[in-house]
Amino acid sequence: MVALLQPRVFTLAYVIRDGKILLIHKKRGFGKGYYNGVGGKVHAGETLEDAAIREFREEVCASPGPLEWRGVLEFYNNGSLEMIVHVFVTGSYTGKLCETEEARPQWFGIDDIPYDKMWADDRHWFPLLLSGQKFYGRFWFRDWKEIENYFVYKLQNP
Ligand code: 6OG
Repeated sequence: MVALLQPRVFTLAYVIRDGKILLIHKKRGFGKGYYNGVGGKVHAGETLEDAAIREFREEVCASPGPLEWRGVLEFYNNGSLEMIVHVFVTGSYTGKLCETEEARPQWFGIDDIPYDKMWADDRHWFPLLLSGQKFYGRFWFRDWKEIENYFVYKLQNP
């Protein structure tokens, strides 16, 4: 039997260029106040890439270059699976970055990631992201704050 899938599917996209990574300071919604990649919910009928491109345009005005799928993260909160997040990287973007009502884009050196102002899971998988690897992670949050348990696997296949 196939049960109705309750968790929602999201994207996260990161531009990594010249030793820097583009993050947004999230101004509203889920994760408000945190620095994160650019992304949001995948809409019905969209591919993951379509959603990542649309969210990038909506949140920071520019368009991402070719997107490379890099990983998938599963987030549980208080025991239930809430979100499945696909992570993409690109080396470029076109157009001009802008601040929107949702997000303020900001570049960080890859040795200067503001983990203390990011979701608690990020410090566990960012090293794989930044070193060009693919990954699969699962995090069990309590009240979307502390991580009770987690795993992150490096994926070997392309
Ligand atoms: P909107 O509400 O903006 O989509 N997201 C997370 N990102 C990280 N790094 N860690 C988490 O730990 C996250 N939970 C959700 C997915 C929310 C955006 O936030 C990401 C989406 O890109 C719990 O539509």
